[in-house]
Amino acid sequence: MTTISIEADPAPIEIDLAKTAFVIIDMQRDFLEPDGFGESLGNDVSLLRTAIAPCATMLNWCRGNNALVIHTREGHRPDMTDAPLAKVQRGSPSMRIGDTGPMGRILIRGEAGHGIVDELAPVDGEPVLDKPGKGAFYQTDLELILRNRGIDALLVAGVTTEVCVHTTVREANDRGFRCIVLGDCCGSYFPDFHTTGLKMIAAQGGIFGWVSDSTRFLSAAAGGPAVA
Ligand code: TIU
Repeated sequence: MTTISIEADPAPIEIDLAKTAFVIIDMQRDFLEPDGFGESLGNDVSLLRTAIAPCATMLNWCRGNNALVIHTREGHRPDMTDAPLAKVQRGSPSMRIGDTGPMGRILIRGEAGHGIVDELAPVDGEPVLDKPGKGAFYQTDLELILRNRGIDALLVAGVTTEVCVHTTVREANDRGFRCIVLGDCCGSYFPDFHTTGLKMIAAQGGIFGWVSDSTRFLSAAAGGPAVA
């Protein structure tokens, strides 16, 4: 057991590294690169790219320290039988889910746009979960994987802060997992939503989690056990 204490808001949190997973939410081309789902919704996708380097640093640490890494991807079956009409028809995007764009069909599994950005590409042994919704627990086996590994704390990263990261953290919190959201490893098309989204998690005594960042995590991990 290696228990470390991470500086976080609203208070430091102790985690056992053997019972902690790094969960990276939806770092897909469709959200982070031009011509994908994010841009079709009218967003400036460059705003999300600041999360890539800190996520890569965290990935390196996890791979070097045998920490469980889980990647998620939002998207749908090619026949779109798992895509609710209410989601497909939402808003007035320039391209809808399933339409063909320069990176293939928007938010469809197997297409280039659905893939994780090269900088954070999964390696063998890292589960990749395909999720049809915003939350990573909805209609996936994420909870089973975490319980089988005895995980009780999640380091959470990815995009977007106020949509899929928030939904996943709320789902995890309700299932009894302690979530530490690494703010610099997350991103939003709306900088104020990112800031406020992080504040919402840590408010009220950490109503559904803790907020920290990769620097504070790595310095805690480098400092060795907080509890012998
Ligand atoms: N649009 C937006 O902010 N997010 C999503 O649609 N999905 C995720 O956050 N992954």
